Amino acid sequence: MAGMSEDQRGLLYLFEQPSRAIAFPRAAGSVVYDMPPEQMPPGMELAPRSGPSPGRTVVTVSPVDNLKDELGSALSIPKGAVFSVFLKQHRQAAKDLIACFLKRRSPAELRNVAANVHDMVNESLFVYSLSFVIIRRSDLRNVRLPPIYETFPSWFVPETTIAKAREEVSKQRYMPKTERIVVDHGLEFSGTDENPEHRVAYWREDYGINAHHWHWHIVFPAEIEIALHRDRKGELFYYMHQQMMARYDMERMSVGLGRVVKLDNWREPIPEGYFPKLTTGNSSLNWGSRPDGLSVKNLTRHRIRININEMEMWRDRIFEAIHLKKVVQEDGKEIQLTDDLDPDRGQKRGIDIVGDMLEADTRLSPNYTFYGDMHNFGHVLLALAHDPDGVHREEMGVMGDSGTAMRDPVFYRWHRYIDDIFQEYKFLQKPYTEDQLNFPEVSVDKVTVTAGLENNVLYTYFNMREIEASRGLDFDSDTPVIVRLTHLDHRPFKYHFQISNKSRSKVEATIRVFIAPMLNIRNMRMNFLEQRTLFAEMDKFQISLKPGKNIIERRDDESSITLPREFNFRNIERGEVYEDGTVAPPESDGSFCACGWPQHVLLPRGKPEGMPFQLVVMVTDWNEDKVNQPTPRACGNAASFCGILNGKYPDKKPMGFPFDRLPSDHPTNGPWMVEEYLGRFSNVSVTEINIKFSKKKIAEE
Ligand code: CUO
Repeated sequence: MAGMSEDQRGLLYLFEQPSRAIAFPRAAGSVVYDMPPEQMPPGMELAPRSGPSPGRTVVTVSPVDNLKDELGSALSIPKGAVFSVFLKQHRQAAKDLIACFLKRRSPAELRNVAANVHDMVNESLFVYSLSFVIIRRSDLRNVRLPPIYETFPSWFVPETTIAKAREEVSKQRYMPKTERIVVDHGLEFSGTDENPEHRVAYWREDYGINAHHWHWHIVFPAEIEIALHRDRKGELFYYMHQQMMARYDMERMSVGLGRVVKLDNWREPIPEGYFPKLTTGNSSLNWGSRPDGLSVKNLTRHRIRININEMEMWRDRIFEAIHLKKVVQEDGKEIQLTDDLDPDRGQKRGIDIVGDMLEADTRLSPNYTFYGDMHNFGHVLLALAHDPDGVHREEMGVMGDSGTAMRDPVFYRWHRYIDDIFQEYKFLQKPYTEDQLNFPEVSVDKVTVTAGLENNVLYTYFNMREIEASRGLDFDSDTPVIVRLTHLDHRPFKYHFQISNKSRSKVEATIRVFIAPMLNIRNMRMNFLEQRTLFAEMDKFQISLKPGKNIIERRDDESSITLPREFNFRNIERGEVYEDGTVAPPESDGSFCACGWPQHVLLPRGKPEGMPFQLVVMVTDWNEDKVNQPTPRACGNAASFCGILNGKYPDKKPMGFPFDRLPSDHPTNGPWMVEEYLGRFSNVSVTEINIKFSKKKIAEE
């Protein structure tokens, strides 16, 4: 624990076992929040006060006057219940709690108030709000957040595995103690293979994918004032979710499933149900389940009323705005919807406005009353389809929380629907001109990817990793309880780019790398129209090209979308160290860097016999892409998905360029293939690669 700063230590243990009263010791008894006697839980008032003792850290907590008044609606969500960022009332609760935390003048004051609040509010609301504040406050730049899967393991690990762990813990009472207890959660996911959707359960229920989604919604929350100025927030909502959909479709195609079909008729039964088998925390409340063939209904719960008619009205208005290319603001003024604007000059592109209108945020939406709250309400309708009027007192299903929603197949049906609205907008944008696509000074002569064996073959397999479940759940034991999870992974690989700069001087360039499968589910070659929305960003970076030939190498873990390393509780305790043992740079942007697509699912699974993909590499003029960025950022991981902390999105072009728009007409009216449409330019190369999946790890060479 020696490596931790006082701020880090004092804040870290507020995330440990969130359901357990703060007066109980943390970190196997080595850290104690010394609470004022009047704040001790009933029955603990007379417990011996935790004075200093060797090896024990005491965090003294003093009372805060009028705290209840400050908390406002933060007190309205019951403990143990699902806290949902998709519900307006819950967003208000988070807003109130965040305001209370942000008001504190120093990290020590924040720590003190947070310890006071810990037992008063919903656990998940507490973790969400405190995480948001730690990411945001510049005086906490070096404080790391523990991963959400260790704070709330019960959102990630099924009840049966946790029960198995409890059994192991109780056995140890009668047997010699081991240093740690390890239980496996292998490839058994929430269903069986008789349900075809279960073939991709390993991906939907991946700990990293769900943690990423939780983290992303904290970095880009709706409704919180301080986050309102995140650059191109609406557009990034579109792009990040569109890219996750592309990746999910690639995964489905890898296991022989068709692409996701949107949920566009809200009065028809939803074919796939979902039974999460998870609890919301130590309280053993279960996340709600949805049987196959259930339809959503109007919600008439005590504080949640959502009407499908109203949703349909909002939908029609949004389509009308897209087709008329203008939105009507609250004050009656109209604003144009077009992407032909420059956000670097403070102009808001249409896609950004459509994102704000759809997500939606009462402050950012151009007209919240008129265009409504479509995306968020959809999450809630689906999360409560099993008990719409609350008569069964059932909890929300996993669609209600950003940390669990991606487990449910209906998440993808809903987001395909949302993405199709964005695509409807994009269809109306002019195709990119040859000038916009070309960069004649540069030619991409050759691209190869290598993973140590053959060229242009990449390898995926199932790997394992451990999470320390006893950090989040109370097992009534000091022995660490570890759950070993199985997840998709890939052999590390490298890109080798051979690029010529045909001019006489140095050229600053942006290199964009995307992949998409070549064949559709019927094993036919896809043309550009069929393939376009499957292109997933793999990397994007800036480079100087000297005149003549340039050889550039780039590792997969340098990707512009991924978080290459994760912190866990234990690493943070040991000082600024990543899980793989490397030391984190002291000046990095702290927890903000924890946003990013998990490195282990950078590649789609592919097939045992190999699955052909096309790797598109496009070089553009960096001078046309660069933005005026006043403050350089120390941590550049995952900027394409997570933006830049307190800065502008680091690429002026529309997100997803050049795949975000339809192509120009084909000269002879035939369908464009990607190698024809983009490959005709010297600055683009299209390379066929193969991804091979094997259940076992392939030996490193
Ligand atoms: Cu991320 Cu619907 O926005 O889940």
